Parts: sequence; structure tokens; C-alpha cells
Amino acid sequence: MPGGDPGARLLTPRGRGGVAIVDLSGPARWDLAARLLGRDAIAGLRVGTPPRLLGLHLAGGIADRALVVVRPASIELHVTGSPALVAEMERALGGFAPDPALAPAERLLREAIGTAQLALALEQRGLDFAAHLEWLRSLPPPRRQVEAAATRERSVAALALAWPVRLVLCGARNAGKSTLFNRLAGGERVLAGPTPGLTRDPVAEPVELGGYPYLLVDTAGEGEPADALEAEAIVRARELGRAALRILVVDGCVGPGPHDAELRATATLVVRNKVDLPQAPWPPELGEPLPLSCADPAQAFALRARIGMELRLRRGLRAAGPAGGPAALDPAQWAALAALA
Ligand SMILES: Nc1nc2c(ncn2[C@@H]2O[C@H](COP(=O)(O)OP(=O)(O)O)[C@@H](O)[C@H]2O)c(=O)[nH]1
Ligand SMILES: [Mg+2]
Repeated sequence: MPGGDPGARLLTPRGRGGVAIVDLSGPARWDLAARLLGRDAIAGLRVGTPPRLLGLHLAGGIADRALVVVRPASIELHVTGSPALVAEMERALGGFAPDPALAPAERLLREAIGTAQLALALEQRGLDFAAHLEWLRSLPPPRRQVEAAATRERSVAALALAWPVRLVLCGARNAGKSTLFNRLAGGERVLAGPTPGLTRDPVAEPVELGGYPYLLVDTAGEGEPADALEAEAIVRARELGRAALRILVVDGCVGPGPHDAELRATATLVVRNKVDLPQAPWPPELGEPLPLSCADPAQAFALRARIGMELRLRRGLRAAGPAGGPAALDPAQWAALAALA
């Protein structure tokens, strides 16, 4: 929230989490604390008071409890990491101060959604990319070219690991996109079922596949839309798919539909789904698909590993993990590296 009271900061990453920590500092911290906890409750608090659980007054009632830690120059509220609760607190406080710009490795360390990202962040935190650029600049041109090429190669993998790419599930209605989405996202995030047209607004979820991060997007399928709302959903799904990686999901029982040949041209991966059922013939011009079944939720782990591996190979990425030397972790660092060439 721009223009927020700079006395309140969110110390934990935004998004779903086990815990969120809100830090109140500056001269207004006791007033800010009173807004959330009530004047009476904080009256007895002072530096040195042991951490105390107090009711959190939000939206006109007690919404939750906060562990209140009074530090010499600040007050910390530890609350459950529910995004709705944090948003309510942000509203009550008049906003959080913007995050200070973090070094890319620090940002990655805070926001990592998997162990490969963490390993990369820890490695890069111990390396000085700016100093590495200086060193590259100081080299005689022939050697500089060789070293810069090696840094660029490391950086391609590091950037792919640090930044999620959108991964859009596309294909005909009823092909099993939403079921696959739920298996990959590790839960029942979206409605899936035999009624075509269940998915309307695209739904997105961060996921780690084969060590690399993706923002997985489920879309309304291609096909004759039942109404205007659904037609709109299909158009939006097509737009979304344009600047992203795509998995084309085909119902193996039915075989490819009229739009699949076109979708296939830009898909990173084609999935022939429902191989647990009798299969329709597969036209050779659609290439070799990845045969899958999403029927069994217990197979979700194996499914994620399989798809993660296929995507990684098709994207030409090496196994996810530390880069093996200084690497660019964000677009600004990549631009500085590219400018060396
Ligand atoms: N037997 C079988 N059924 C599946 C499989 N994947 C999806 N389904 C079913 O196919 C129907 C359509 O699935 P859904 O995910 O909603 O398709 P969408 O329209 O592409 O999102 C649902 O009844 C699913 O349970 C599979 O691998 N095997
Ligand atoms: Mg669906």
C-alpha cells in the first residue's frame, strides 16, 4: 500500500505462510500497537515484559491472537501467516513501509519455494557478483570473452531457477487440465469434473517442478463456449498462453481435438492424458506425447517428478542447484553482464 505509515513493516514474505511478523517501530509504535491490540491490553507492556499472547482486534472484533514481543526500539507481532489476516492488519495500520531493495540473493533466500532455489541463494550470497563483473572488465578481451561466456551460461540456469516462468495448461475442455493442475499444485485448488466448462477464470499457483519454479496456470479449455462468460474465459486463456510455456493436455480416450494441432505448435510439452482408459488412435503429425494418467491422487508425486524432468530437458536446463560460480540472479545483473559482450 503506497504511502503507508513507515512505522509498520512486514518482516516475513508475503503470501501463504505459517507465520507472519509485523514490526512496529518509531515514535508512533505504541499508537500503532494500540490500534491492533487495544489501549488497555498494551498498558502493562514495556521493554523486558516476556512475550505475551494478546487478542488482535480487527474488523470490529477479535480476529486472532498475536504473540507480542517488546524490543528496546520496536514491537513485534507474531501472527498466523494467513494472507487475509495480514491484509486486515495492513489496512488497520494504514499500510506497511515498502521493503528495502534486497540484494537478489537475499530476495531469493527469503522467497525460495524449494531446496534448489535455497541452495542457489546460499551459494550466491557468498559470492560477490559486482566484484566478479569488475574482474571480467579488467581481463584482456580474449580471456574476458571466454569468462563472460561461462558466466552467462551459469546465469541462464540461475535465472531460470530464481524466477518462475508461467506454465499454462491448455487443451480441449474435459481433457483433464484441472485434474493435472491439482496434482501438480499438490491439492484440490480448482474444480475438476465431468461437466465441461467448469474452469472459467484462469487460476495460478506457484509450484516447483524438477527443482525449477513455475507459476502454474489452469485455463478454460478450447471448444464451443456455452455462454458469453465462458467465451471470455477462453479468449483470456489464449492471451495468457502467448507469453509463457505451455503444456497441451489431450484426452487420450477422445484423441486430439480440432484446436490441438494449432496449440501443439507452441507447446513445450504434449500430454496424452487418461491412459488408464481405452485410447483413441494418435495422429503421428502431433509428435510423441507424454503418456499420463491423473486418475490416482497417490501418484501425484511421481507425476510431478516426471513432468518436472520433461520440462527441464525440453528447456535445455541442467539439474537445478548451485550455479558453480558467480551468476546473474535478476534482470539488472543480467543486463550488466550482457553489456560486457
Ligand atoms: N480416468 C481418468 N479420468 C481423468 C483423468 N484426468 C482427468 N480425468 C477426469 O476427466 C474429467 C475432466 O477433468 P477436468 O480436469 O475437469 O478437465 P478440464 O476441463 O480439462 O479441466 C473429470 O471427470 C476427471 O476426473 C485421467 O487421467 N484418467
Ligand atoms: Mg478445468
